[in-house]
Amino acid sequence: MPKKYYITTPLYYVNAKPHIGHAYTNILCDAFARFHRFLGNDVFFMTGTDEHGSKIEKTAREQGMEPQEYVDKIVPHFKELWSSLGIQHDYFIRTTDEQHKKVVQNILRDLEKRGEIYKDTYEGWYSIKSETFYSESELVEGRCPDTGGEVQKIQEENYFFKMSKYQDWLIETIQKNPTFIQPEMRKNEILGFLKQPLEDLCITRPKDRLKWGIPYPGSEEHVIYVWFDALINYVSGIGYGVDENKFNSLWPADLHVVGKDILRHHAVYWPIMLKACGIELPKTVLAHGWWTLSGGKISKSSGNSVDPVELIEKYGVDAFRYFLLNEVTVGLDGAYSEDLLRERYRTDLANDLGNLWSRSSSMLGKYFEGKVPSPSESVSDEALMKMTYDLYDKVVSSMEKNNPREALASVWEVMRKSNQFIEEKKPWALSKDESKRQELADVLFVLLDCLAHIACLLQAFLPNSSKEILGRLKLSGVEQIKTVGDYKKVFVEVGGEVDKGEALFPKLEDEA
Ligand code: ME8
Repeated sequence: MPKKYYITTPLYYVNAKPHIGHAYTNILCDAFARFHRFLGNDVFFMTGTDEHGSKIEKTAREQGMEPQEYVDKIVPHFKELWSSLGIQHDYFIRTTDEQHKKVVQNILRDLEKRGEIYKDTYEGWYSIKSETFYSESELVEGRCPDTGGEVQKIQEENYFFKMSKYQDWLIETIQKNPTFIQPEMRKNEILGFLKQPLEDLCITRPKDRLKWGIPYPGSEEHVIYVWFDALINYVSGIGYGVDENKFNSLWPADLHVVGKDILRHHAVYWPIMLKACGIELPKTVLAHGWWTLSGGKISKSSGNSVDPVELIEKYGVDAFRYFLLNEVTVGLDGAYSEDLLRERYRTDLANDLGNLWSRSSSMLGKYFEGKVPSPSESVSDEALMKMTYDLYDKVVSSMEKNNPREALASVWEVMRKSNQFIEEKKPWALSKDESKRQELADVLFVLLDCLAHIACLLQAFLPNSSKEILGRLKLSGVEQIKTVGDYKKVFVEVGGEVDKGEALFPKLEDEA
């Protein structure tokens, strides 16, 4: 039975077009999802959009539109971006979907029945930018601690979710499940936050202040707090209370990937909401860091947004994906610079991978008329072959630790060794000596075999270039490689013709 793997991204606010930060989260999830499909797992990858709340309502009004009209207009930009980045999600959820709204309301009715909700007067500081209330002590110099934005003092009647009573349970749960919050430093941050008394969560907004939300089922005058609405997507999207078979086959989620800015919502509010509803917790919440520019977080509101579409037009999807996946270890911040992206393009992609392909395929053309030569039996003793065979377990183990950067580093090590192998074996010298014909055949066979294995393993990371290499090598049926045994059975067919093709990573236009 294949293992199921349910992975989610945050639902992005639709008050502006997506930028490099959103692209990063989705590329990361896509690499995990593709890798699990590669391992033969049953993957369900969900992304989508968060469409309610005052931020969206305000943006819509500023543009002279009704909120629904506005969100319908902007959602296609997200879908188009994901498609141009090669994101293969299985489902795109919108919080304005009827099914989602229905599930949210049912969950609230259920929580009321369970005695988890009460009505009270609320007084606190509200930040529109982060759609969050803060207590006086949480403010930083009188401003929002998360966004630095303005806050307003607000007093109103609202419904509250009894979150505080679950504090001890949550601390114990986090401590007992060391992989629930990753990476470790973020887990410690949440445990640090939980040293302060947890307050109950205000889960409604009066309609006279905000109309654009899901109506609260118990009151004509309230809509549901956007975060309470949005978090429920992770269960509504897979049919909680609607399609029990589907829900039971996918829940608990294997991985919620989020940015560190919204870890508290996912590692405190969300598990408590689930516990209160009697639903199992997700296995892991993985918080990645921020892409920064000149030291500040890249964001739509600070005007330093970096457009992924422009970058993929210039460098191609694979280079953009490679840069984001390779540049930082998941969890840490990364300083974005286009120069750095160009540097990776030139060195890792054009030099290491592109050249390995073009040198190997050119020599094959020159010495063996482009046909894979027959190797000697001892070819599998070659150190480079052994290294290539060991790569599968290494990459799998890195990906199990949610560390694509480490996975890529192992692949690149073999790639660099393969380039060195060419230097050491000097096929051009071997070709001049007829008695070295078998040795020459072995060298080329090893190179092509390494390239075949490398391309198999890179499918989740560089989907286009790996597909191209596999196509040129005429290798098919390698989209899924479930075991190291199957991986070792991958081979380039002796006598098969290899297409050299165009450069995989051509010189950049402005440098040509
Ligand atoms: O928070 N670097 O939506 P959002 C890395 N709707 N990742 C970044 C980033 C950056 N500079 N900027 C944004 C919301 N992100 C809520 C989520 S979930 C139920 C509701 C990514 O549009 C990162 O994943 O503000 C971050 O957590 C997310 O975008 C925030 O997107």
